[in-house]
Amino acid sequence: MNRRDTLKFLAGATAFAGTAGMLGRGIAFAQAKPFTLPPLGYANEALEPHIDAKTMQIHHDNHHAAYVNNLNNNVDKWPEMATKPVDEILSNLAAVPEGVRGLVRNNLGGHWNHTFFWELMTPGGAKAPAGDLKSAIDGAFGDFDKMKAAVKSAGLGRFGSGWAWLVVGKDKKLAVISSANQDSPQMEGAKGVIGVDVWEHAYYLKHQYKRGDYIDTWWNVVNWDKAADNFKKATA
Ligand code: MN3
Repeated sequence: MNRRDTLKFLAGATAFAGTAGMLGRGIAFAQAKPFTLPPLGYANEALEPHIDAKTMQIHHDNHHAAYVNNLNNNVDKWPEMATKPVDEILSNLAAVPEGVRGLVRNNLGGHWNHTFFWELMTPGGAKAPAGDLKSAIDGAFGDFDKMKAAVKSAGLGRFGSGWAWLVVGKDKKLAVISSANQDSPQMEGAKGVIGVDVWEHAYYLKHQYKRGDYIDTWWNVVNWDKAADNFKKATA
């Protein structure tokens, strides 16, 4: 997520902090909903036939919404979850109070991951990386196909629910990792360039148990402009 996106992400939180100041914390926290579900930015059916409309609808309107609702319903337990920068929270979970750490990890992680994921997909985008990102992928993996194979392997190797990521690691090099549940790259000290949701809810209606088929077809909907932007920010 670039800085502008992060600001958008936090716009609700800023408004919320102002309200809290005016009305008094207790009242404001009982009523405010600082976290908002971002729109997809394209129609549910826009990624057909690769990702079906029903999956997109349920994934966004129900699964992602649940993480947002869980945050809003629990923000009074630790109001900083709505006011501190998301990347700062996710990259240092040890600083989150123990009583809400699991909640923040799962739901703020889920909110960040899905926001990143919707933006990383687009109908009719380029079919392959270009420019600096292409050069970096070729340098790190050999070529685009080998990088795709590494992501597929990470996604298939993730037992249960989680994500496969192309990240810029602490060493500033590209790497493929996977994370469990809703863990984000920031929790590993890395920055996400590409991330594919490999929870069953992301593919089961169309692909059933064939997670590998879903990952193969997912490459058709990647927004390479967004991936290039993520890479640029991650290496800045
Ligand atoms: Mn998901």
